[in-house]
Amino acid sequence: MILIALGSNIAGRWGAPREAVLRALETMPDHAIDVVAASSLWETKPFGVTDQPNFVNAVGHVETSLPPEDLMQTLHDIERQAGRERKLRWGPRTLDLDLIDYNGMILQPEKGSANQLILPHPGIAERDFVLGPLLEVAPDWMHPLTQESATLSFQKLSRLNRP
Ligand code: PH2
Ligand code: MG
Ligand code: MG
Repeated sequence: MILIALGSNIAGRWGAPREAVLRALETMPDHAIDVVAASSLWETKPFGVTDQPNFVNAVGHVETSLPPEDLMQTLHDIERQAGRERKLRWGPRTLDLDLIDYNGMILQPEKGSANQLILPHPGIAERDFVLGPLLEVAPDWMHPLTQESATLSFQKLSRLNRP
């Protein structure tokens, strides 16, 4: 299963965050990416850099014959179409498209190689803004490295966040 996480927290060329996320999903078929299922849109508190607007997040289950590196390039193309500039790490963004899982493929970072695709996307288990929408489209999904179910990861996070 191929899963893409979408996020936006500032208005850009494609409008407000909700519009940008929906437009990104609508645009994917023009780039040889078929959207099999899309989650609802979640409004989420910013993770990492907390002093920024809330995000709109979603997850799409997609099908494509593009290999992972090409798919990632295509996602970057769509980000650019939406007017994305790459500035601050974890900072505000008009559109962020992250490749979460590519059919269970494991690509770990090699020492000294920057900008290399890592699969599965690192940090999924710590991010409720990915796990929540992911569970809507892939309730049985398991992390390819840890084999932990998304359900269990999500439950653990809810427990940690409880006041
Ligand atoms: N993306 C980030 C950093 N923090 N927080 C939320 N809630 N949603 C995101 O998509 C997000 C974030 C970097 O890509
Ligand atoms: Mg991201
Ligand atoms: Mg990204």
